[in-house]
Amino acid sequence: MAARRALITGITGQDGSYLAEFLLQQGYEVHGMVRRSSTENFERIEHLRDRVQLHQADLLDQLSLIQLLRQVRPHELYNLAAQSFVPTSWAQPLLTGEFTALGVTRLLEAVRLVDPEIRFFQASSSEMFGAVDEVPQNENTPFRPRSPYAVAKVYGHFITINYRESYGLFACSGISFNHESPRRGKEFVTRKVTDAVARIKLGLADHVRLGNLQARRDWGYAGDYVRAFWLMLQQDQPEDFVIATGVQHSVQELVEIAFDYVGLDWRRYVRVDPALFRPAEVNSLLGDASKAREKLGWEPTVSFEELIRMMVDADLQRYRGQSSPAS
Ligand code: NAP
Ligand code: G4F
Repeated sequence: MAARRALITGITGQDGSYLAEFLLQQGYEVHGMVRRSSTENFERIEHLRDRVQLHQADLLDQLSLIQLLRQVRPHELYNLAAQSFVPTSWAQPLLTGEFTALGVTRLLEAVRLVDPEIRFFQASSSEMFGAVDEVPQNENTPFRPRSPYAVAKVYGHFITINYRESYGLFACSGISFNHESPRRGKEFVTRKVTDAVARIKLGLADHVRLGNLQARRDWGYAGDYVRAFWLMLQQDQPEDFVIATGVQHSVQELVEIAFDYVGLDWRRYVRVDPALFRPAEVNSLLGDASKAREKLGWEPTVSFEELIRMMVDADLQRYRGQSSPAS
């Protein structure tokens, strides 16, 4: 039987790299959409380069998306591409809206035009819950977004549901809580901390500047989350799911665990910088993934402590020049 074909937008990102690995293990023919750049930015998928097929297109360019679907004719389409860093969304609100909100409609229009049988996954975010009304948050919790990024994600979430209801597309929205890994971008707080811990431990730095240490998040491992994305597209009916661990920690607890692991007292190295506080903060997020557990049979496999240690270890190895291609 011919292999199923999957197309991933955002394949060069953290989640895209793990999803590509996972789908290859499942026997898929994997295609990735990449945007044109003056230098290649394929570090996270370097170890997969001979097993995935890459195509240039852009979420800003409708025709490029239509041509891409005509060329690849995927059975499953995972939309992971976005401007995903919350602070940048205040600096570049219009671009964030173009990528993260309207980009979803452009892809859905391409699906409708080229092949309405394509199964579609939208990477929605727990940031949509924002100034939360209830704890923990599930699929029915109202959205009170607090950043241009979160507002754009709310649009992407509802347009996905709207195309499902209007045109009968198999379109699903996965509302993921924060998920991290050694491949996380260095501006996000977990990786910023683990990278700093490694540099401080090796004598390459003497402090790290952080923002709000009291913010609380539900942090999981990215490798677990991409499995949930895939499971959502294997169901009989398209539905939306919260993906979360159900365990919450503060940024300060993250810092304590990371510094403790290498035998350092965090108070000597962390400086709180008011410039890193956000214009509107999301103080606390905690997910209830009961629906995913019951209907998808999905469970996270990596605890918060294991995740942070894994990231510190990978950063130490990187600075010692010992990193493996897939770390
Ligand atoms: P990431 O590491 O920032 O990756 C984003 C990807 O989007 C990159 O491959 C980037 O390509 C691509 N991209 C951005 N703008 C594009 C454009 N105009 N055209 C084509 N590609 C574009 O993000 P991630 O952590 O893997 O997250 C994946 C998705 O899940 C995102 O939509 C994010 O908003 C969402 N999400 C993430 C989390 C989380 O905790 N990680 C939680 C909830 C939701 P370049 O490499 O060229 O920049
Ligand atoms: O790591 P963060 O930048 O992630 P944030 O804003 O929660 O967003 C991430 O998760 C979302 C899912 O909920 C995704 F949709 C989104 O794409 C992204 O992947 O910040 C986490 C918390 C915030 O409360 C922030 O104020 O950490 C706090 N923080 C404290 N000091 C910091 C810092 N965040 C960053 N990035 N850098 C700091 O120095």
